[in-house]
Amino acid sequence: SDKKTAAAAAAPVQIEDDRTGLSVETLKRAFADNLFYIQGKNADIATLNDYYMALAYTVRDRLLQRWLSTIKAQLKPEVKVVYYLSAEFLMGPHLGNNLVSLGIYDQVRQAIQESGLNLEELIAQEEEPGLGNGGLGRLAACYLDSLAALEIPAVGYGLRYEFGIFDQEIRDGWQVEITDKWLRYGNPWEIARPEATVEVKLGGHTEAFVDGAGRYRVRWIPERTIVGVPYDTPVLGFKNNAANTLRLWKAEAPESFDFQAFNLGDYYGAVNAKMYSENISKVLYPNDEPLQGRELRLEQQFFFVSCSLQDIIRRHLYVGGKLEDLHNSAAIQLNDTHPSIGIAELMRLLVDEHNIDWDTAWQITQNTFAYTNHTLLPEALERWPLSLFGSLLPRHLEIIFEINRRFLQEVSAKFPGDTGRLARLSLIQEGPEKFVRMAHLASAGSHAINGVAALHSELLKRDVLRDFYELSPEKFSNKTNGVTPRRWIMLSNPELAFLISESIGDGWIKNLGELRELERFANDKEFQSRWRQIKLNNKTNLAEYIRKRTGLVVDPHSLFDIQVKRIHEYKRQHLNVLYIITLYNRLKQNPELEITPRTFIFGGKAAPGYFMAKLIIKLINSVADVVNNDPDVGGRLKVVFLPDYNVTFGQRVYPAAELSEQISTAGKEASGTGNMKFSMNGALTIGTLDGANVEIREEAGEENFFLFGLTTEEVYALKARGYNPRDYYNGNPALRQVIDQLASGVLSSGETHLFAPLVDHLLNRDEYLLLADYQSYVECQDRVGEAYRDQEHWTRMSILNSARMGKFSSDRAIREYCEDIWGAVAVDVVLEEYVQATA
Ligand code: CJB
Repeated sequence: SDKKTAAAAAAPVQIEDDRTGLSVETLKRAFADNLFYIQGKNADIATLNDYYMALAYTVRDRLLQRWLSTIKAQLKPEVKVVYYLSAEFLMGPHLGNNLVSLGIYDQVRQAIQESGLNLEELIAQEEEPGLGNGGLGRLAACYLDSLAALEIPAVGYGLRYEFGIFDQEIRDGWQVEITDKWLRYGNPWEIARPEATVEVKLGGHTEAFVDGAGRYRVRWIPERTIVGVPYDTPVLGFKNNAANTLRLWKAEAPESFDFQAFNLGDYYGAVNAKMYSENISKVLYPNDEPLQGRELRLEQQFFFVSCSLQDIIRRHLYVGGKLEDLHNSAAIQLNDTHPSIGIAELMRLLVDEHNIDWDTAWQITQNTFAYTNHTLLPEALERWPLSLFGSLLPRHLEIIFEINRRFLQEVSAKFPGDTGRLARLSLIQEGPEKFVRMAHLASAGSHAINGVAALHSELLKRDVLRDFYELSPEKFSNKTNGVTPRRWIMLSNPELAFLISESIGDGWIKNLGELRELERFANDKEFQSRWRQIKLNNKTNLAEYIRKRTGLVVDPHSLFDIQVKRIHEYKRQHLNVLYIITLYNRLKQNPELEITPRTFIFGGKAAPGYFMAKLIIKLINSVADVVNNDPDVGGRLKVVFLPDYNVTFGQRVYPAAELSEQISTAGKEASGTGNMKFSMNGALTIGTLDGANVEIREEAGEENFFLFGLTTEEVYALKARGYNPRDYYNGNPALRQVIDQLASGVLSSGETHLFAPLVDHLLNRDEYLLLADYQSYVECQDRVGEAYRDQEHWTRMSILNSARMGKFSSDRAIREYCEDIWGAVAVDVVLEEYVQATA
């Protein structure tokens, strides 16, 4: 049979037209064929999901040529590959996006229609792979999209969680978490590559020995071994020939796991051990920031990083590279500190397994790695107790000690006698309990360090990584985040995309700066009215979705005011609620009051263990109950909490928004990326000078942005002076009324204690300065309500916002990473010709 395989490989590949053809007729035939031969169904018994699967395979067939051609074009020694290591990839549904990238949306829509079905309905069948919590994971997905669009050779490496981020249901106003069984019906977009499995060691101890050449070496005797099986998903470039790879690792027990146990007769024990191994890639930790310091989390991080680094080295050697030159063919980006154990693991692989001397290995490591920081929140900075770390990764702890010893020597040389600085810079945090500081490991082991918005990068240098900045200022730069216009405009807002292309051509899709050309339509009455009509259509669609999901009827002509993001105190969803209650009180006092009708829409998940965030969800729903059902309000205000915010739902929300809530305490949101998606789709922003809001306002023009709140400097100063929230409570009657209502139970069906923890926080600590920013926010919101009454002016501002968001394309961000950090360039992909079968 070996002979037969070899003969088959030598013959030219025959690809039937049904697997490649793009005509409507061929697509229809292929679709029917896949339903029969892959799903094993015919039309009599097929479910909607069967049809979705049949279509997904039809599309997959049509991208394989690009994928294989890309692998071939890139598998060369002179090609530099970007490896994006991330614990999260929040890709969103693939089908629609792949249709856009292949440029076959219209043909496929017609083929499906002629097959008696509806394309949108099939697209809606896809369970999105929710392998991320929020901004950080979604950023990784946008970056993969741009890397492929720019034809940069790149691999995304992460974990193939069996359960992604939980599905959220709302019961009695509270969040309930449901397991996300996204793989239940199979995943047509991935291909398992068991032949590329790698081994990962864990636990145990180390032993010193002297090798044949008389060199002092260390060997790691692990307690257990697991294997990583790669699952590959193609990431298509927009209308080019490139298809990069997202490679996610699944943990399994090694083949031989049960050998001993079988002999001893402990069958159940063996199976247990197998299940234990597979736990590693079982579930995504649902914490956004801060992280949870659990052993299994560290196992996850080490597992996917070790698999990925072994894979990178294997490829490098396969194309004939020398390890000393690794940094010439590999740029490894650490998406936050989650994969930063990679610094120690690469050192171990080079020194222990490939017998390279320490200094050379350290040069290679530093030149290969770069680190992106995503947060300033102190509680989100990862650190692992030394004891836990050492018992799981004994060899890595030794390596980290050695890195630290040499690193601190360098510091002493540069700052003699500065012991305070040594303690602050050390990779080890001393104290009764010692910790490994992962941000320090990442910073010491990388040649480049960046923040994700201009303000954030400045604050990093001034605050969190100040000592590293003083030590190596040349490592630091800013890379303001971006989002892909393919998913976030073309796919989500096709009507708007059509209008834009009709007006300025379609170059903007690959070069978002071209949106500037829309400026000349900002005052054009005809254009304005089409712009408004599209927004209204999108709002009407969202209203219909809201009705289906919640039963609530909202008016598409009201101002759609939207805050969607993870629920977190620093993001201040509850500040938004304080304004809603304020408006409600005004209407109660004077039901005749003229106000701009508004629909307040919220969406977002709370970490399951984050009590205050869950209470904020309950608060939104309680206030919604009161406001939505009070006849005095007369439907002029509506409050909606839409359950289960995810990428799919985001695609409905951004196009329908008119006001984007970006109201975090200044200095807390590293960047934000939802802010960019809203603005591109024509929403105006009400926001603080935080994260990328600063740059959005700069681009849009201050007259087209609703600014409020303390600046970062003012926040620091106020806290330094001693902040007392009660001063604001006592000095502001409207605010006092709102807080008193929260405490009294009128907003919680008489349950007086329900919101006590919230009230207590606000009055006694208010870490995120809601009370200090309340008045400024209320006044700003009132200006928004006023501005909305002048629809012509509002539309002009809306057009200008879209027109000026070119900077926030992830293509721009990726170009900057390529030029300043990775030294990566585009590689042209030539499609390998198929031999077409004839009838
Ligand atoms: N971020 O989503 C996360 N998770 C973290 O653990 C730390 C940060 C977010 O990353 C986004 C992408 O850079 C930022 O836009 C956002 O401000 C930040 O909170």
